[in-house]
Amino acid sequence: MAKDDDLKLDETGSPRQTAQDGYETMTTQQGIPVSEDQNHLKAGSPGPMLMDDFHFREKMFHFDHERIPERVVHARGYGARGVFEATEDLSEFTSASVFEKGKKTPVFTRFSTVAGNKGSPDVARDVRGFAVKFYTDEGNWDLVGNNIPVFFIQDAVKFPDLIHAAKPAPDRGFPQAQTAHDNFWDFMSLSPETMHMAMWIMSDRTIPRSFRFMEGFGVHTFRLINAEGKSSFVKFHWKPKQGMQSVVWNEALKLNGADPDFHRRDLWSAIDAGDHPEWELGMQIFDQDFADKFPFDVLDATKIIPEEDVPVRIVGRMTLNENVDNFFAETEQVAFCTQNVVPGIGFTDDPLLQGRNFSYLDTQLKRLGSPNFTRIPVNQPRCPVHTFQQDGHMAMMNPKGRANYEPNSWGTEKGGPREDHERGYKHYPEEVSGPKTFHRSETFADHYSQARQFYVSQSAPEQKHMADALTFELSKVEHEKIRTRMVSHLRNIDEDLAKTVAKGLRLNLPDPAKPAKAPITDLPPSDPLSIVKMNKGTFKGRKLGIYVTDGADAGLLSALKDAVKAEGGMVELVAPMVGGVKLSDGKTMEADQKIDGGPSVLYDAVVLLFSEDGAEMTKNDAPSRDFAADAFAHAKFLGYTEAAMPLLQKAGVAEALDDGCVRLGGADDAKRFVGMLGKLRHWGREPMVDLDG
Ligand code: HDE
Repeated sequence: MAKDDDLKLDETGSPRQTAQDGYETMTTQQGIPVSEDQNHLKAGSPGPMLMDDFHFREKMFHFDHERIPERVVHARGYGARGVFEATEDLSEFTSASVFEKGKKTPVFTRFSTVAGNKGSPDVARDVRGFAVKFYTDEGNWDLVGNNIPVFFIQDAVKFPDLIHAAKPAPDRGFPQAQTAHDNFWDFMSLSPETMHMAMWIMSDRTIPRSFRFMEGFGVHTFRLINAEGKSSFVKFHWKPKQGMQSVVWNEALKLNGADPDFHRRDLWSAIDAGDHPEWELGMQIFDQDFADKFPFDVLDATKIIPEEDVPVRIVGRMTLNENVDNFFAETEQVAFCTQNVVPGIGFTDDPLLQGRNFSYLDTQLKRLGSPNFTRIPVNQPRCPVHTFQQDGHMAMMNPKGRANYEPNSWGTEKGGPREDHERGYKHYPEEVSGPKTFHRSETFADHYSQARQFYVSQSAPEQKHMADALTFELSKVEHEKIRTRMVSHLRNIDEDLAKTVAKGLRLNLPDPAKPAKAPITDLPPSDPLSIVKMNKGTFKGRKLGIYVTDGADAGLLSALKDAVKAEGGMVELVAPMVGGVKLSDGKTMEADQKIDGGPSVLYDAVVLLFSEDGAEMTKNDAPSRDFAADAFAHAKFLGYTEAAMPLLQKAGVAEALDDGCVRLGGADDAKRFVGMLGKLRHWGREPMVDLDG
């Protein structure tokens, strides 16, 4: 019988779809067929419920226990499956099988925000997690990184303080998913080691356009170890083939209202549409000699190594090509552990990394409830696992036979596994000596030099965004002494930045904070630190939003669509009604969004494709005005038909139209307009539309 999803009610008004309509038979968890799922078993009608109803009790019991603790940090995330392909021969540096040239390794990648809870909005200003689990044939390797190459603190013992300060204050339980509050900036301003990270989090890196347009970094210096046991240092980088891109702050605020799932929807939709995002894996490989000469300690996670000093060598490519079948099963239950390294990859003495190696395993027990979390399919290695570890909650892979210890006398057939001196993981036999102390190395004492280097490496619009972000965040800080303390640090980073922020706060410029070590002020700018300078000039993977009304020019619409498609971009139609519009050729076209739910913040560039009637109809409509005004204010490229002028006038932008606004008369204009979109934003407009300009 064919499946029938039409409304079908019984005589009491309850829906009735049964296995007799062709559906599978519902069962309990015990496999017992269920005959009734609309009403529970009662004595009389309506009567008290009967305990006999095992289906009801089991269903409710299971529902009551659906939640597991969310991650203490990085609670909100989104994941996908993919594959990593090694493209270089790295045997000189590492014996890791994942880096054998041409080898393909399955991966699971989860992106996340740090501070917000599981239900917080995607485009909160925050660091993004970028965690990759490689299911290598020598065990799982987890590269648990961020989209920023440095971290706030230098020693893991400060992590709980940092996170407590960033998360909602314990007395009031807010603010959620933001750092614009007293506790956060109090901790930051009292911890000068955070200043480099402060520059990164106040940059556009913390408001990415999507996960697809972010870089990723391993942050710490790790080791590569080759077959002869020789060790090199390495820093890992993920470079998005799609290029980098961020949104502007006012856009982020509006996006979080318009679509709190903006980033997850973007990733899911791209993969679903077959537009598989790719990242190149890069390595900065260096030796002890370089480390000795470098002005900062390579084990200090608040420092980068500029790409000009050690170039990033591309060694492979990751493609995310499959969405999960079930969000909870994979994205929620995936358990990344920095301690998961494979032969050929090792740790260093970075005190942050060492602390992480304790925390990640520990946290999984709390979250997943059993030391057998490694048996959950998303966490399970794809290579053989032989161990005498046994039992515990949810044990699913128990050894057969008598041997659950070694040594034993049950022989190679029945005696279970043994250590392997050839293949087994070998820790790098680093020489160590010295007294046991709580001392932090003096080589970690420089807190401002690279903060300045990051700032001077930014383009003008990015520097402006940083000053605006600092002013915004500190404006939300209620205690003036915290604002002042923060500006006193900025004076050690860049005087102009400090002055702009002080002016924005109406604050007298304080004395500079006393540095533990005098900063180096002439580190050269490094272009790869800037998103705008690294723009790839393509609209590939981006979205044009076309606001279209009845009677709009059908030819122009198809010219725009063709041009965007040729660039590898996407088009969405926004209309007064989701049922669509009737175009100039009389054909009806469905819309993707009704204007009230399709604001311009959802798009990388927009077009107003209006007929005269359409303009008349929309010009007094607030969402339509916002569509045009916001696109303009967010420095987006804006295409419009002459008929759209009344709306542009009402939106207050008609007088200010600039080179980023293109009047679309015919197909040639459409092509020219789409040709401009690779620049992504018309930054020159920004100072005109922003009070802080
Ligand atoms: Fe994490 N971090 N972290 N972190 N971290 C966690 O582990 C921790 C740090 C990062 O998608 C937790 O499974 C300590 C740096 C990502 O599931 C926890 C310290 C970097 C994710 C934890 C740090 C990260 C986490 C919480 C300071 C970038 C999400 C849930 C020593 C290199 C992984 C969990 C996912 C998650 C501890 C600092 C990245 C509590 C103690 C630096 C991407 O174990």
